Amino acid sequence: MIEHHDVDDAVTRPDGSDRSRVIAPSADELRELEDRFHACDADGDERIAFSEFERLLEIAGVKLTDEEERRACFSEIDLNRDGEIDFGEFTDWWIRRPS
Ligand SMILES: [Ca+2]
Ligand SMILES: [Ca+2]
Repeated sequence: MIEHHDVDDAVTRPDGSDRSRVIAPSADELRELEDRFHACDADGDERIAFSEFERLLEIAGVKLTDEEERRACFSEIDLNRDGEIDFGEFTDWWIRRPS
């Protein structure tokens, strides 16, 4: 008996598309984040140094009065530990931070 299978055996599986939920900001959000980032980046070197970090916390509405707390928060954001916060680190933190 010959059976006709019209059903696709080869189900196309998108390659690893569903591995994890990546939180990506929308284009609008990204523009807003850019504005915020640049508002903090006083010297315009595309990085937030610790001296500029206070402004960032202000904008984020985070109140850390203690210098030690600020340093801890800063190093938490500074994922690659180069002593400055770049835009990627900033967006990553901004998205994850509790609002
Ligand atoms: Ca800077
Ligand atoms: Ca960094």
